[in-house]
Amino acid sequence: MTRPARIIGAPTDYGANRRGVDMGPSAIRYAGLAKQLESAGITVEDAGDLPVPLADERDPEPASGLANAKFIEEVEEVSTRIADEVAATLADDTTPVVLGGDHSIAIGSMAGSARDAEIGVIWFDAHGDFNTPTTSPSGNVHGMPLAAALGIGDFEGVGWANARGLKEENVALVGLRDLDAAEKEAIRTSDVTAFTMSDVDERGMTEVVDDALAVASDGTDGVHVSLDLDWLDPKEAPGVGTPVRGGASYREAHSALEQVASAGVLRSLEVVEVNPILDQHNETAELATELAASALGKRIL
Ligand code: 4U7
Ligand code: MN
Ligand code: MN
Ligand code: MN
Repeated sequence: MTRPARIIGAPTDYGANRRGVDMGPSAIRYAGLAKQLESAGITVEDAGDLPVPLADERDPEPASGLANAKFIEEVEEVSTRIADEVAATLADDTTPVVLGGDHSIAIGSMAGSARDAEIGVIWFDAHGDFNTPTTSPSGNVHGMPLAAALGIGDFEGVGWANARGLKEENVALVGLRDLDAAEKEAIRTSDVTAFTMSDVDERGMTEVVDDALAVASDGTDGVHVSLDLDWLDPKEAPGVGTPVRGGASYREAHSALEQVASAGVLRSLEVVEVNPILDQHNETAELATELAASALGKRIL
C-alpha cells in the first residue's frame, strides 16, 4: 500500500535574493498539486500553510551570532515549526510534501525528517547551497541550507539547524552548474557526493540518479528529496529567482523523479523556489506539481 501524503506550505521568501517565492505554495496548489498526487494513486491531505513572519516587518540584520545570515532569527523560528510538522507527519506514517518558499525551509524539513531516523538526501539544484555565513557572497540563507543541516562552518553546534540523523556520506547533489569559489572548496573537502551537469552530460541523467540513490540510501532508513526548480533549465522553469542556463530538461527531470519513486526509498519531499511573479502562466508551478507526482509514483501507463 502506498502511504498517504500531507501537503505542508512554508510560504517564506526572506531566505532568497528576490521577493515572490512566498507565493509558491498558493501557485503550486492552484496548479493542481492535490489532483496530480491523487492521480498517482495517493490519498492527499492538505495541512495548509505554516505561519511565517512577514519579511517587511522584520529587520534582516541578525541580532547576534551568525553575522551575514539575513533573517536568521526568522529562519530559526520557521525551521523549528517545519521540523515539528514533518516529524509529526512521518509519525502518522504519511509522506510530508513541503512547499516553499525559498530553499532555507530545507533546514527544517531535513531536521524533521532526520529527527528519529537515519536519512539520506538528494539535492536537485543548479546551486550547491553549501555556503555558510562566513563564505556567503550574498548573506541569503537559501544558499546555505545544506551546510546548516550538516553543521558545517558557522553552523556547527547550531542545534535547531542540525539534522541529527543525516551524515555527509549520505548526501548527493545532482545537476550543479553554479558554485561560489569557497562553496566549491567546501563541497570538495566534505564527504558529500556532487554530480554536476557535466557529469550528466557524460553519463546521462539515469546513471547519475542511480548513483545518487545509492549514496542516499546506503545504510539509511529513507531519503529526503529536495527539489529546487532552478535545477531545471530556465526554458522549462522560468519562474525561479536564480535561473542558470543549461539545466535538466523536462524529460530528464521526470525520469529522475520516476527513478526516485521506483527505488521505493522516498521518505519526505520538498519543492522550493517557485516564484510566481517571474513565472509565465504558472507553468513552473505546474511543472512542480507534475514532478512531485512522479516522485510519488505517477506513471504514464
Ligand atoms: B538556491 C548564491 F551567490 N550561491 O549563496 C548564494 F550565487 O536555493 C546563490 O539554490 C544561492 O536557489 C542560490 O547567494 C540558492 C549566489
Ligand atoms: Mn538553486
Ligand atoms: Mn537551492
Ligand atoms: Mn533561488
